[in-house]
Amino acid sequence: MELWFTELQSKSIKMSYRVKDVLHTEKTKYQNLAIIETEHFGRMLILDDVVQLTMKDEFIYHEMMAHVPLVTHGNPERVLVIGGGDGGTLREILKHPVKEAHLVEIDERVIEASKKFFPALSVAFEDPRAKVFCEDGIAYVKRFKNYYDVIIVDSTDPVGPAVGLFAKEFYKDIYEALTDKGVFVAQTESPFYYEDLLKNVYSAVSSIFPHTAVYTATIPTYPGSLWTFTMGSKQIDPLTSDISNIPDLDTKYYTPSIQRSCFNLPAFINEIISK
Ligand code: AG3
Repeated sequence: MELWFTELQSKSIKMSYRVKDVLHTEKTKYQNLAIIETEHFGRMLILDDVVQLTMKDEFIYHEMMAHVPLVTHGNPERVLVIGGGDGGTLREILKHPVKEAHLVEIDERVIEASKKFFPALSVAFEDPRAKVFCEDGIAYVKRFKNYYDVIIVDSTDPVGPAVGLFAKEFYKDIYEALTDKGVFVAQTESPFYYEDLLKNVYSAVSSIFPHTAVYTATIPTYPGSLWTFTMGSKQIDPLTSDISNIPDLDTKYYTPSIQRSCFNLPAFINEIISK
């Protein structure tokens, strides 16, 4: 018998993965959570039928989520991840000499499932510098002023519990929660399937932060593969920041030269964000 998992990448596009084994399914308070073993990409985390990560390509997304903003900042001490309950982004942050890395995840079942099924990511939770809060990230950031050096929003797609994580109000609270040199980044989806989202986030972030920049990475299991990240920075220009002191990072995608080149955008993405 052939078993396949299909993600509806848009209303008219499907991507299917041959499944070796279904390891876990559950309905949490917030979403449907599934963990399967796929033939080509290995173990996969799925939330509400959407691929969140696979063992084969998770390094690309998590390295680019963490290293680009941390290196832009230069010497971050306190870093916050909003979402990212699998621990992948946190694991990458902890490769830097940060003092504290906090993670606020609304669904504690994602954290628990990751501890059981994704030890290579959830090792991050065992680091003494890591602290986890299980609550709504939107309410959480409101309580902080001038506190975090870097804030990373590792959210699901802009549907259901994540809608508020793409709103201007939330970006204002993030701005306040950041220190003077603070840097913020959010995953902002595919420029092919979520063009309006990218445009709207860019416009919201640039109405709040003095510097806004988009960068990309290629992630095979996300719709369209070409993925965007939008950065807001309070002081440092991400395109000319001092990168003479990048720590020695053990990475498989990120390199010091990608720190600069990832901000070089194809013309059609420049066109989307300049509208
Ligand atoms: N965050 C979700 C990225 C969005 C994936 N979208 C999709 N497949 N349609 C990933 C969480 C991993 N830490």
